[in-house]
Amino acid sequence: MQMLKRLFLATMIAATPVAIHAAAPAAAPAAAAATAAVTAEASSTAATESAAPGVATEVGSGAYARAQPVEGQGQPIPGGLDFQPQVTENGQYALWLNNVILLPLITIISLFVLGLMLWIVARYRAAANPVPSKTSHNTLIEVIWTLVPVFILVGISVPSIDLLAKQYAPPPADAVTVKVNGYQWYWGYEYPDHGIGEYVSNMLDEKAAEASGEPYLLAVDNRMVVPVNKTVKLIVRGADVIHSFAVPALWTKMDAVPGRLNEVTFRATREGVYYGQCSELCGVNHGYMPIAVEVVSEQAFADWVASKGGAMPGTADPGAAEATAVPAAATPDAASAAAAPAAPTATPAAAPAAAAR
Ligand SMILES: [Cu+2]
Repeated sequence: MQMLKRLFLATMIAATPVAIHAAAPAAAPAAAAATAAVTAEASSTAATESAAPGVATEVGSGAYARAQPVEGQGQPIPGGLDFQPQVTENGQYALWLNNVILLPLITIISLFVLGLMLWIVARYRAAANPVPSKTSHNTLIEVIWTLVPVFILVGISVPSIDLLAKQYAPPPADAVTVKVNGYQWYWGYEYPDHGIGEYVSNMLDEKAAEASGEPYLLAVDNRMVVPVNKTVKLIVRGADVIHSFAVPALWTKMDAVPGRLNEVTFRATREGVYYGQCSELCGVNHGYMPIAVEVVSEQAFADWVASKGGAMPGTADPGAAEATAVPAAATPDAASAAAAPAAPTATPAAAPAAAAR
């Protein structure tokens, strides 16, 4: 009995959903509106201005166009209970582990223990069993209730440790590296291998989100853009306090800790827009620093990189890369300058960060 109870607890802990997200609190403090206020219009203008037409000769033939999210994909649904549909192999594996192994096991064990208890309550109550047995040991049963849970746990550990290993597998050499900086209260993204300096990602206010057809409290002005079917390596750090970078549909969650570089990888197999939220209480606007990851085709990614003044690694010759480094460095400054009047709290933090580079 004790053993079964312990096993039940262990499986419950193992099955605790890692990535279910409730929507952020609906009541928006007035400050939130002020902080997260770069409008869609402003950001799209900034993006267009930062696109250097000269840079986009080889890789960026077309212009980057912002993708629209699909309902029920990469975002929570009203009344939703389950995990979001997973678009990475690891996410699908984890979902399978949860739905096919853990949930049935938990259900069977819970029902079995409940049945045992009901049977004991009914069969061995004082009225039905006036003279209780004085049996204190039964070797066979004790061996069974020790070994069966051991086998169950060992059985679970096989796919579980396999999943853990897959999640922490070293990224391949051609992985796209994105440096993720968590700030109070917005995110900064940086593509060191593509010559894209840090740009800031702020939440859209309600009007701007509605205008761009995106969910309020999840939509942002400048998304993280990554290519489909390619491993993305995130280097995550906190600039001020501990934040956590979490995107449920990508099965990705990593703490952003000041003074520490955490690494996590994902490989999205479907294009689309995937939303997430900061998942570590980080201050008054914790609920207003959402994450939007846009997964695009290889070509669209090259176009986006060009629009940001960067270059695909290996495509440009070293001289050209050096030449593009200057406009690339100018881009985040222009972006933060544009953001400055609308987001006063963003400026002090962003400026030293830009200077430090
Ligand atoms: Cu945060």
